[in-house]
Amino acid sequence: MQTKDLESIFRIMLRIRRFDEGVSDLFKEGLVKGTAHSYVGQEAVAAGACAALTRADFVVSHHRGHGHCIAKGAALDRMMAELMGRVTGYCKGLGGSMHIADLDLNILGANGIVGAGIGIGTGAALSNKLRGNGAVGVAFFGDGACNEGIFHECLNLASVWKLPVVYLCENNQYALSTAMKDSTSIDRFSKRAAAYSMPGVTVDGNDVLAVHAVVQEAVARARNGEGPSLIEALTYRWGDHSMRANLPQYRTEDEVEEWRKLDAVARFERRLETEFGFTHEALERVRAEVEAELVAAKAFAVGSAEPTLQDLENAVYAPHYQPAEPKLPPGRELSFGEAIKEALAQEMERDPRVFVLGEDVGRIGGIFAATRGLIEKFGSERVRDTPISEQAIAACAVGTAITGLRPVAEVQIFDFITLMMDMIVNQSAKFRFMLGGKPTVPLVIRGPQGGGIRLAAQHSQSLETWFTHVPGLVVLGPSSPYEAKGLLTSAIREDNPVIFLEHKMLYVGKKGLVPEESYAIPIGKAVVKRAGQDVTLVATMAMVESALQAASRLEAEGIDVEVIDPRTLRPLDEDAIIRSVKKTSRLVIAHEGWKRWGFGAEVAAMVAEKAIDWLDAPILRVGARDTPMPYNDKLERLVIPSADDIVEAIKTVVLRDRTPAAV
Ligand SMILES: Cc1ncc(C[n+]2csc(CCOP(=O)(O)OP(=O)(O)O)c2C)c(N)n1
Ligand SMILES: [Mg+2]
Repeated sequence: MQTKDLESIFRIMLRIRRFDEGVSDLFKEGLVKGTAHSYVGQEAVAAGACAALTRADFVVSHHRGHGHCIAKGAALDRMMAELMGRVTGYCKGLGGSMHIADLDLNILGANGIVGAGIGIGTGAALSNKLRGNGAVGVAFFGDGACNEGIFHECLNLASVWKLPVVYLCENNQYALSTAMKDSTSIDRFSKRAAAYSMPGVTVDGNDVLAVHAVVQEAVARARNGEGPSLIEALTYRWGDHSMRANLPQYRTEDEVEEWRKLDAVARFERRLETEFGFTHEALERVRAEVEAELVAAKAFAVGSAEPTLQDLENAVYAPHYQPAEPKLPPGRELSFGEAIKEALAQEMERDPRVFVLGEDVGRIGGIFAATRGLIEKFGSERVRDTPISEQAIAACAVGTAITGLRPVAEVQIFDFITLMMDMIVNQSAKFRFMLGGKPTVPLVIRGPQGGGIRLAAQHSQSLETWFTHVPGLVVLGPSSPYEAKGLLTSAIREDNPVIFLEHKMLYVGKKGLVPEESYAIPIGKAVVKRAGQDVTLVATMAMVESALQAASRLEAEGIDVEVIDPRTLRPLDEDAIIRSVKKTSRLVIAHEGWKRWGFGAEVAAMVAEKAIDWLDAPILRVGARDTPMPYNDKLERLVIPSADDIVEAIKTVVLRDRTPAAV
């Protein structure tokens, strides 16, 4: 290694040490708030590892992430500003210590969720592989993260796909207060590599050149297409778990003292003088320069403005994909599944960044056949069969989306989304926001949901409100083959994460006319499926068909129903609903999800807030009974709302004014 590289590593270690010592002081002063996790003691891991990377390579980090950022080239002033919650910070003060990142430097983010970075790093490595850009990356995580499911899912997947990633466990012996020996069935995490057919090595994490050497070897292997490696760096954090923590002692003073004697910075400094010919003065000069940098960083942060409410609101969503809906020849009859496949095929044709992944999506084209035939057309790199690893699938979607691809991940049956929740809710929905509103997260998670085909309680749920509740997500629910194709096209082109719900009854339901050419239905625009004067009926997905049946039956009884299909559940086209309610003065909402705490409750509240003076009757909701879905077919039909239930609700709100008593 050349003198300048050695000096640079020393400078980085000092920067990390002094930065976090400074942050601890600022925390005590109240200038850094919330929490922050000091990297002091572990400097050699970040400095040694990042010295083996180029700027194009990524790092993904964890809650104890300041060291990784600094080692990958982040500027101390913008980091300090972020920690003080200032608008000049890397994330405009919206992320803070646990989310600090800079995509321009390929720092993909610290993370508040233990283990999540392993997933995002796996996805970023897949992105490098698919883009063929020769870049690799390091996913840093703690010993605690090795006992999360995502560790196992991702190491397996990365090994099967030979992804260019180095998994670097910083084993500082404790996960918060829990010692490794009390939480882990083996004595070395590196032994787990054997289970995933990759090299595993344990290294002295307080010896920066030793760390550098093993990471360099793993990076070379990854760049060569030979796949991932697992490195365990044995180290120790000097301070408590976090700057906030005020915990009873769980480590002995002797143990802390023993590790302090192994101080990585002092050890390297000694070697620079004794082995590599550095003079004391040269090292003092570096020290003085780092001190000056720190003083300037603090002054920059203190002098910076705080973010505004507008910064906050602008950071949640990238602009939605909202082209005008084209008027096209009606096309031919396609099933719902065929319409989905056509949208996927046309978008994959049009945009090489689009790819599909999920369980059984390749060889058999998914169990609902929505991707059947795509692998023959686009190959197994772009149509990827995955292991049954929902966390890893969702993580690959997030990791590829934030690094320039447009993944479409299939969840085989929507109930399995429970296993993807962290990646969807904590990662995809918040990534842009936590990074100050700059990045886009163009991913689609799609799959069949809902009941009606006797799949019982764990394969039949309608879970849309879990996602409509979350700022940062877009939720789409097509009601016909036409909507399926046009909405999926928009979903793929949308720059925000999209939850795309495909009701199972639509898969087995009637075909519909679908234009042949590619078209997109704007995100956030409802459609009036049937115009009417007497009552507004808002219905979603499979309930739209039931709503139209109810409307035609009621027509015979002299009741004129306006049926609105929101199509996008979030962001909701509130104007279209309010416009209709102001015309009809009555509102019924029908959906298959549970009535209690459901989508209808939100629509009802919104209308009550914005248009209560126009209402002539109470708002009624028609939704599933408050039970899980039964297997018994007669009972299942009683749980799912029917056209009869809708007819009854509408009569209740319309006829109350037409009865003699009301006159
Ligand atoms: C999924 C999840 N579980 C628990 C926590 C709370 N938590 C934050 S850090 C931490 C300990 C993590 O230990 P380790 O991975 O070894 O990292 P270290 O703090 O030692 O650097 C815990 C329990 C969390 N943030 N995320
Ligand atoms: Mg730990």
